[in-house]
Amino acid sequence: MASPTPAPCPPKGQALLEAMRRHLFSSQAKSASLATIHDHYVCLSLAVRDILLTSWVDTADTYTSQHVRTATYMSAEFLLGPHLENNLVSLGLREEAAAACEALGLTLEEMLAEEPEPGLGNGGLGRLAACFQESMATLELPAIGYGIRYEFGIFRQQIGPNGQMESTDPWLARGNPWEVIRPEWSYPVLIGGQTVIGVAYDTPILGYGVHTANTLRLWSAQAPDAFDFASFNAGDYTRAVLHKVQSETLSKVLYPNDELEQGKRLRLSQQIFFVSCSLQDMFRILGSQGIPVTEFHRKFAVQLNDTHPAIAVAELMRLLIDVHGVDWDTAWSITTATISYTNHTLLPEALEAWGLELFQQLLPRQLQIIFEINARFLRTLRIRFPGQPELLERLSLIEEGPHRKVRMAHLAVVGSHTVNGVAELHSRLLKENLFADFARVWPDRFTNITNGVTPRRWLAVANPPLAALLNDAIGTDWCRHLDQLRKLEPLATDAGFLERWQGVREQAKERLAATIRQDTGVLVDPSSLFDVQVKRIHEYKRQHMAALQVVERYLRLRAGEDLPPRTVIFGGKAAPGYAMAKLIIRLIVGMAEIINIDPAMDGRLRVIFLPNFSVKLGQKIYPAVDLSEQISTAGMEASGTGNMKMSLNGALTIGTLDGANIEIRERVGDDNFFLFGHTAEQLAAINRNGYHPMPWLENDALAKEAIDLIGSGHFSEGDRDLFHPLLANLCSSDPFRVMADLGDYRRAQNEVDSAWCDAGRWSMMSVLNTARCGFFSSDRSIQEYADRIWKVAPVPVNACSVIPSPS
Ligand code: B1N
Repeated sequence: MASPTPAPCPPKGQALLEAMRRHLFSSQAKSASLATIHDHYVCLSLAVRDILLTSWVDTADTYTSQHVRTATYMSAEFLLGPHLENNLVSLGLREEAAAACEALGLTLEEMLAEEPEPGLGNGGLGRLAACFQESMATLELPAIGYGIRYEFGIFRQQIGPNGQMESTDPWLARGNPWEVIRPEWSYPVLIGGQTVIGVAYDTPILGYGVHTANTLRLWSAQAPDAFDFASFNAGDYTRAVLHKVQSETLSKVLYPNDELEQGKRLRLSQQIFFVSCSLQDMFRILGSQGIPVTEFHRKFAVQLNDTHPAIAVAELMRLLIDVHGVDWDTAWSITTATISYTNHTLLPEALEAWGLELFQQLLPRQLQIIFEINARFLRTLRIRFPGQPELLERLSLIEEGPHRKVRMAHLAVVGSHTVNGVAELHSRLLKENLFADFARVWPDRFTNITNGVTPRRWLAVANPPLAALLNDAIGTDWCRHLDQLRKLEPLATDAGFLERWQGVREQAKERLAATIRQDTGVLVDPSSLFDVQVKRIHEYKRQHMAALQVVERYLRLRAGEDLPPRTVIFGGKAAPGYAMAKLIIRLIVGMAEIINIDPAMDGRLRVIFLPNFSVKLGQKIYPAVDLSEQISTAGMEASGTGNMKMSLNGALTIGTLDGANIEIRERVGDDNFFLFGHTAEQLAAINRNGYHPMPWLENDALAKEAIDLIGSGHFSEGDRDLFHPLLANLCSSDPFRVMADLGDYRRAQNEVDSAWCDAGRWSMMSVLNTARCGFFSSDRSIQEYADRIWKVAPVPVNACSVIPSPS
């Protein structure tokens, strides 16, 4: 039979365009004459959602009918970033969307700019959770992400002459086309004698180039319908409504602290709230598939993203014993076979320990269970390590003293089958320091899984010109198999390729220069070296050391030295209560104000503080970085992931032997990395002898001059007191060893300057950074979690949806 003549191909983007028009009418209830840009954004998102729904529905269907083993990732933070462009790239529809927008007289860029970012995280930990969700979907692993649907995400940062100002982030104010409420999946949680209801909101997480769309399930707090009947009946209507308001504050706001636990009652309530809802949801799934509760650990692998969900150990025990009638020993085997825990920090101020009183008030039954776990744990220890009460005291789940506390990290270690750190050095230090006693008790429990980042968002979405060049040069496989970037290596010496590489980098820098102009009003030269440090502001990350280096540069340039032009770019939020971090921002802002108007700095030095660093802004910054500043005090940055995003996009790193920097350097080669500073071991030795910054400072005339200039009020309109707390701290205790590393940092920066002057060599090093960074894909991290910790296998999803796709 002759094949029918194919129908004429509709113009590109036609189906999306029609869907957008349909949604303008049926979802936004408007005609074109009244439609705002935001309406069009919503329509495009809904049109894309219609398409991805088939994957989502088919995936849920497949997982349900095949009774698959499932990984669940519990995290108090998911720093997702905008969905629209990521989903377009996953579906291979970016060009269609651009065409559809154009047909409506719009641009895709305008649409993307309209999307408010779900900022449901602080920094690296939350962003890691988001990269992991995407990789699990791409690897076709059955997985659910569980967290909190904060009504207000991380605060918005504005920068004024006095530094950081915060305002709220009402990201849901205009609705959210990417979520679906599931009121049928709601669970009660008893906190402090009051019941709060958690309602599920689901967001699809698309895999790239597969038919899988996993679910991120976030819980929103609601008062029970039958709220406070007692007061209601007594006629105290207002009090009843007040209770309702109180329960709903539970999911109101994300705590804006990164690596600082303040021990707030609301925070502990948030933790039990989302953990209990998630576990109850897992029991519901188990029941719906007719699986007995004693098989919980065969159905689910539960990963705790830091200790924030560590209460899961006690809550799973409670649900098994109190609700499902399982005996203690069976419940304990199930719990420890189910749970595993990732540690993300060694900083003592980040280690959660809840006062017993607060715990008793809010979670009396869970506390009782924790005491029982502890009693049994200490009993086994007493037998294994007789006559060592200090060891038992150090290992106990309860910190003794006048204010007894529950140590959440200990609860997580005892209740898990596997504990991992997030980079090799970090995992080693965990075993040697924080968990040294536990490593003696259970040496095999501890392991490393080095972090990674998703190449879809951080390369394909963030850097389309680079993605296109890669596709052209080495094919398109890199996006799913990032190791393929290795194929670039021979091109690192190919003059034609290097020229195209340079072109791609210039485009990214021009794009960032435009953003800088828009957000700060400052004009920067895209041909200058872009020297970038973007991350949370924290003393251990040493933004103040980078700032000192800039002041030194300013002094050298003023003294007539000839240095290649640089644009030094900072960005990042400070926790609102962290005075020293805010003062560091104030210093950078003050420096920028003076330096950027000094005619002697024209064409030589610019200093920028980009306000409101976010995923969205990161997508513009990372592709444009020449020099990636990764300068934390060795031993303090657990991993870092910004370091990976920059290197992957062709930046060279100046960095210490800390976190994943070590592994990046190992892979890109020491010729292609600017190393400086003391190692963690050297610093430990220095500390043993008693560290003081003064001897370092006294031998360093340039550093002294820089500190004096800051102290003179040069960057604070004559105010000599403003930066005193910062400078006094640096010169007296210097807890983060800035002075010990400053000289070597300067030496490495000088090497950067000379390397930059050889443009050809710099480009080659840049290519080699990208070529050798494939290891840092979150696909590789997740493959390791799946194989070594979760024992979860891929389950391919076929298109079988009964719902016809709109095209
Ligand atoms: O987790 C990231 C790492 O790459 C970073 O090095 C590490 O600093 C970061 C309490 C934290 N560790 N701990 C936190 C965040 C919020 C909070 O309330 C602790 N964040 C990290 C991913 O592994």
